[in-house]
Amino acid sequence: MALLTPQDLEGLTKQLEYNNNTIKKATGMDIADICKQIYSTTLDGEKVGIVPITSGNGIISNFSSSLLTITEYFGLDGDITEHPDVTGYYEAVSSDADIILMADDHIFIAHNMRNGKIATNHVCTGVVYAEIASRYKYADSKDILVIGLGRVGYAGAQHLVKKDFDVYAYDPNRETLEKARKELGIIPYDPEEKHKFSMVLEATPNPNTISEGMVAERCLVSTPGIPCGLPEDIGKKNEIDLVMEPLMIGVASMIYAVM
Ligand code: NAD
Ligand code: 2YG
Ligand code: MG
Repeated sequence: MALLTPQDLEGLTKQLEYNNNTIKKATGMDIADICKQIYSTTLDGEKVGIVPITSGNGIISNFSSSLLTITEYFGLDGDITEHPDVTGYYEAVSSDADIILMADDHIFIAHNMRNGKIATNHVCTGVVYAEIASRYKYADSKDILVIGLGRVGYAGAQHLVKKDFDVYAYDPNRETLEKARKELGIIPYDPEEKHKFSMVLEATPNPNTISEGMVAERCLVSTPGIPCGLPEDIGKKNEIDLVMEPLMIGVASMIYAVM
C-alpha cells in the first residue's frame, strides 16, 4: 500500500475548502451534508483523541496535526496525545475521548468509545467519494464507472450497487474484477469500449488511469487516488468537475460513520 508523505498533506485546509466548493457546485451539498445523508448521523462537539503510532514506517510528521485540523474544522474538540502507541491510547481514554483516531501502515481507524462503533479509512473513503460521484447534478443516466477495485474502490462500488446505480467497473487484475462481478454484480468495463460516463469514481494509486473514451463532455471525477488518475489535458478539454483530496474527506466520512 502506498503511504502518505508529508508533502501530500501540505496546504490541506485550502484543499478541503476548494473541494468543498467543487462538491457544493457539483451536487448542491457540502461534505457535512453528504456525510449526514450517508450515515444519518450528526456531530455535537465530540472529543477526539488522536494517537500517533510509531510502528512500521513510523510517524508521518504532519499526519496527526492534519487530523486535528479536520476535527476542528467540523467543530469537534481534538487533542493529540503526548505519547504515541499504547501509552497514547491510555492517555486518550483516560482523558475521556469520545472518539479515537489512529493509524498504522495497514489500517486507519475511528473508534467511538461511547457506542462501540468502529470504522476504517479505506471503506469510509470509498463510500464518501462514491456518494459524491453519485450525486452529480449533471449526470446523464444512472451509469457510473468505478476505476480500481482495491480496498477503497471495492467499498465504493458496493455502496453504489446498494444505491441501485448501474455500476460499471474496471481493474486490470482479472481476479479482482471477477470477484467484484460475482460478489457485487458490477458490470465489467473494458477501457477500449466506447461508453462514456458522466460519473466516475477513481480509486487507484496510479496516474493516467482515465482516458478520453471513458468520460462524457460534462463529467464528475471523484477520486481519492494518489496521484490523480485524470490527465490534466483531458480535464481541461472536457468540462470535468474534479473532486480530489488526500485525507480530510475520508476522515470526515469516518467520524460521521461512528456517530
Ligand atoms: P489497493 O492497492 O487496495 O487497490 C488499488 C487497485 O487499483 C488495485 O486493485 C489495482 O489492480 C487497481 N489498479 C491499478 N492500476 C489501475 C488502472 N490503470 N485501472 C484500474 N485499476 C487499476 O489501494 P486502495 O487502498 O484501494 O487505495 C487506492 C488509492 O487511494 C491509493 O492511492 C491510496 O493511497 C488512496 N487513498 C486515498 C485516501 C484519501 O483520503 N484521499 C484514503 C485512502 C486511500
Ligand atoms: O501515526 C502516524 O503518524 C502514522 N503511523 C500514520 C500512518 C498512516 C499510513 N497510512 C496511509 O498513508 C494511508 N494509506 C491511509 C491514510 C488515508 C488517507 N490517504
Ligand atoms: Mg480523503
